[in-house]
Amino acid sequence: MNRTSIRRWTCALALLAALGSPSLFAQLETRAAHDARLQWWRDARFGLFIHWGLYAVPAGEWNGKTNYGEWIRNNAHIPLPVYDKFLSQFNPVKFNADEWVRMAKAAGMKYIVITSKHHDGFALFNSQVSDFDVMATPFKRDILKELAEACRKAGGIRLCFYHSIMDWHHPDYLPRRDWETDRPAAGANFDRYIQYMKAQLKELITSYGPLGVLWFDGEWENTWTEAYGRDLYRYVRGLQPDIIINNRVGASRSGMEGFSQDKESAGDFGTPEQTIPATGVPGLDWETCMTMNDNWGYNSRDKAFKPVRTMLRMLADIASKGGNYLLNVGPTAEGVFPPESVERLREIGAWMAVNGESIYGTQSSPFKKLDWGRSTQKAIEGGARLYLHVFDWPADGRLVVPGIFNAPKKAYLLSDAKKSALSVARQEDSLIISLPAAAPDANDSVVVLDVAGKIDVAKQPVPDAALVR
Ligand code: H79
Repeated sequence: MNRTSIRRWTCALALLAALGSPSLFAQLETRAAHDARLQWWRDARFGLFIHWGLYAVPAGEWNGKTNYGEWIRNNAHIPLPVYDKFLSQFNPVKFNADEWVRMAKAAGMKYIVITSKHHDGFALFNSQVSDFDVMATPFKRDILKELAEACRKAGGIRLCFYHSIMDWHHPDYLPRRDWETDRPAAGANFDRYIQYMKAQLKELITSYGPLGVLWFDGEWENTWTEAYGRDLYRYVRGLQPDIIINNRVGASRSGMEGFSQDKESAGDFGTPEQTIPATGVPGLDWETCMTMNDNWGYNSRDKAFKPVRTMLRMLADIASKGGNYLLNVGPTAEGVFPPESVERLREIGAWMAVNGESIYGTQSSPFKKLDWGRSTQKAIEGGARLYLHVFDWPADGRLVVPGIFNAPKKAYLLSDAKKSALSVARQEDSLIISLPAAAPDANDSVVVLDVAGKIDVAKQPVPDAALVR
């Protein structure tokens, strides 16, 4: 081959790689296979995060300080033998897997991600390779097995596990906490720790699966590398080929914004934590995880619960940017959701029962900005259906949909079972929808606008480059 043809071949290969690449971790599958694997998760848009473990016993309180959560062992510097005593106090007799699954489904959530193991190393399941598990507590019931069965029975909801790479308990995990003076690192073997972690993951995938997602975390310490992440990603996919894995499996996450620094990094989706990106990122999947109050794990004093309005608007905001919302509950040591969470899940569910169609299976907004709220969209026969999420109901009854050149076909309120037509008029490059005086929903009223043809709006959303770096 001469130099030109080599260059031509290289170009062709690069083009093929780009076309066939599923953005993250290209080699393993075609774009079509990647899309098929992620389809249910992209359609779901809304999931329940559950942080539950031994830290529910102290409930956020240690030595007179009350601002702890699932990090209590690290933040309060609790020595291992002292923390281990929580084992004998973990007896969540009110735990009812069917009831948890029922509440998640009633809230409109399509998947549950629960901590099989958090940073403290405690396994919420019956692990053959660890004594630091639920079988070492008076409860002696395999919580994850019960949840797996409850999800299977209920249907329409997928069970997923959060599994921490960082482990403050296993003797082979490194590094030690810098305040830990009583646990010498001598003799610790990180490769042996990886074998242990893989053994637990195999238990989880083969005995509780098929799972929806494996959600890794605690990947940021200097012992973990992108190479380990790629190996772990392949290992997990090898055990269940259609499983979805977050980007914290690798070592490329950039801070709390949660996107990987490189599109070849291991992992299927980005993980913004407690934050919603300014815009979506075309071609990148992501999920914002967020607490309802200020802690992931149960804290009996933490009453800083977000209003339902805030969470519903966040859900619409996230969907309008093409992301998922993973909303957290921290159950008590008795095994129940805090009443404030129960109430909020119920109210979110009431909205979803009416408006879920505007969230599930939708695509991101075609508009750059909407002064009164957000939008999502879906393809329909011969055109597009826009879901206009109206946060601020116009006082003059005129909803301005700016910069849209498609012909309107029909508009109606999603809450109106009769789908009575709202009148739509064109005014220059805007469509004006005439609305009733009162908003059907004080938090987010959804107006459906069907238009003809391929969506044609004035300004395409511009991705914020800073988010992908
Ligand atoms: O499980 C919940 C929390 O316990 C856990 N993630 C959620 C889902 C969590 N762990 N740590 N944090 C949240 C905050 C930690 C932030 C930091 Fe870093 C770790 C700052 C520096 C290292 C990760 C890497 C974020 C920025 C760089």
